[in-house]
Amino acid sequence: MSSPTPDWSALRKDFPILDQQVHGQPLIYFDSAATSQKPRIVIDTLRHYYERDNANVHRGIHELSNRATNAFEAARERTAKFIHARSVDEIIFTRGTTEGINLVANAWGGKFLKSGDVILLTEMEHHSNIVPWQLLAERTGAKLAYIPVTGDDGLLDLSKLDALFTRDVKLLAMTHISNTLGTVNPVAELCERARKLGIVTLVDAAQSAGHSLVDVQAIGCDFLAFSGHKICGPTGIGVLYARAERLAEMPPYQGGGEMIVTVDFHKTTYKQAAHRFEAGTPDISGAIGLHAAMDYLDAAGCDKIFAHDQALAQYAYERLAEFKNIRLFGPKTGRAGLVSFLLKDVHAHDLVTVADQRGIALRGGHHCNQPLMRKLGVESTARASFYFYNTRAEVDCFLEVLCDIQKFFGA
Ligand code: C6P
Repeated sequence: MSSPTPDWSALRKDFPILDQQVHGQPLIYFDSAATSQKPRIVIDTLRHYYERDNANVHRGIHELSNRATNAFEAARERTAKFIHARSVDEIIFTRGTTEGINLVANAWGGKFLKSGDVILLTEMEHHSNIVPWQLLAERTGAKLAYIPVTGDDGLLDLSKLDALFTRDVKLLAMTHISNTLGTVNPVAELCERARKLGIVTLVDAAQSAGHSLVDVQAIGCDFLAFSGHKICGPTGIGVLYARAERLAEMPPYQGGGEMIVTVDFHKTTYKQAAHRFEAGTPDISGAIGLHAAMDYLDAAGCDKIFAHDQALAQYAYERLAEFKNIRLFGPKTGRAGLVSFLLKDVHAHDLVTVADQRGIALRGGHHCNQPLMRKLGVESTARASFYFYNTRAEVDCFLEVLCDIQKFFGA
């Protein structure tokens, strides 16, 4: 039996920051793809940790250190459950999606990729899933190839896949949901096809974790990265899931405290995963805050959030499509919770600045998707991104403000 639809307006009250005015107008926060807002329980958990339990982990044998260590490791267990990993040892805490991908590029890519190998990406990747591979390619002589995007409708052109899956491809790294287009990529299908050819897979789940159920076993990827701050958790904490077989073959990423068994003047032995990949004092409070965020999302109904966000985005997209002189990006249907667009003769930054004066937080720019922007022949887009605390009334207000902006700019 499916669980009842959550009371979204009651959940919205859990976010103190949303209850305020900006430039004299009620705040409408439509920038959750950049970072989500935090529910009170996450803020309180952080305060409680610093007021009662703060100590370094895995080092002390005093009470506070034990409490901090237990809470930190409980967060790892919670994360494994959140994404349905087979083992807690497959969960590495990072600073965010970006660091997770850099870790894989350095530790796995540095060991296994060589000159002539191909790293296959898609044209809709965030810079975080392009630049680390370019750095690796410069070091190793590997090459990059891209699955094309069809155009403004923002789908992957999978008809090119057979030709792109050459024997040289060693890694397929792709985003689950595009942060500019809102496209939801068929990652499970792509991972399955890659796996049959012996290609290792990485999924950038920065925009999908916490917005839909992300199940690493169902997706069947080798690596998956996401950021805590986009799923109601604190900034500075992220997660890299890595399949146990991959971790077993990977050398450490960074050296330092926490990741060693013994250190001699000339030789060091390392801990098993996941600790082998977490050098130095980790973001303890971040992991504990993330634990609270995951509990909150699951209690709220993580499986229902995607449908809520999708309905808002579809509504916004269809109403925007009625505007004159508008260019819309991304799929017409089946999009995730964001809309990206340009009004003719209005720069995205001007649009965002005027919307801000009316209390609406949008994002305008290249969204760290410069290659995609170039492909689409634009410098930037304006983007409204939604989460479960947003309402249809807010979308209506945003549409009214856009009408005013068009009139103001004579567009
Ligand atoms: N996108 C946005 O769209 P970090 O900064 O490591 O938490 O996340 C990086 C990242 C990686 N992949 C995708 C698909 C992303 O959307 C992002 C972050 C933000 O507004 C900032 S550019």
